[in-house]
Amino acid sequence: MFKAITREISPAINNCELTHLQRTLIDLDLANLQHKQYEKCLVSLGCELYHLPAEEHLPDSVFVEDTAIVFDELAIITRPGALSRRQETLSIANALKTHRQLYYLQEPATIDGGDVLVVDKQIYIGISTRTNKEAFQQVSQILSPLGYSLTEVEVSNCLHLKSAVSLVSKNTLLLNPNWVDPQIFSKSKIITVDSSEPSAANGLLIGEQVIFPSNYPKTKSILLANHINVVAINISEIIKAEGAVTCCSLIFH
Ligand code: CIR
Repeated sequence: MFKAITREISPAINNCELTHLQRTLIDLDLANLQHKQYEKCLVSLGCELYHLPAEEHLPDSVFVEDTAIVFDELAIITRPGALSRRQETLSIANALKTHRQLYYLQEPATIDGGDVLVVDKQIYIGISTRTNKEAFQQVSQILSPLGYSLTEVEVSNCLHLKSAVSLVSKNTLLLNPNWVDPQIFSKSKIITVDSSEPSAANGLLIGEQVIFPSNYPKTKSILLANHINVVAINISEIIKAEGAVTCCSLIFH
């Protein structure tokens, strides 16, 4: 059984952070509907849902993935790279403290959970506009004694490491080779996104199923052709906020 923390979309989402996208109007009603579908999907895949109320003054707070990194042994509360997102961690720490021992990072470290890709005991950390090398060092100090190996990955042209690469089966990664170097992940099988869908590299693996945006049909077909089990959902409004499927939940055992 998995647990999934989600948070209702902030009514202020139209003031979200944007790094690589032009601002276009997000339809809040449609966004809420799509988010409910996403939560239904999590439940149908066996997740017990912990749904947090909306944070009116935190536009990006639906993107709970960025606020914590949860392992079987402990959870690390992040120090998000965007100043406007720092307060999001308070309620997440509160929700996680009954499930895990919590660790905190110290200034000047900044890290977003979207930059952390976990493949079994191998952890890749994207060095991006949100995540710095100090965070890599502090996370390494916490996790290396537990037998994890950590690797830094330079991220450019996209927001987070997991915008460029994500896990779609136990040892298979879905990746955009224009945004991250595939050779870094040579231990894993790699599936490449369709070149007309650069933002399609983010899928959310739950057990043996992948929640994947129906907004990227060509890449979806590539996944199916590679025998990946896809559960497709429309996240058009989340995409306008530079979000994707992994970022709307924190999943743990
Ligand atoms: C941000 O720029 O922080 C949000 N608008 C989007 C965050 C998406 N998070 C993620 O992919 N992990």
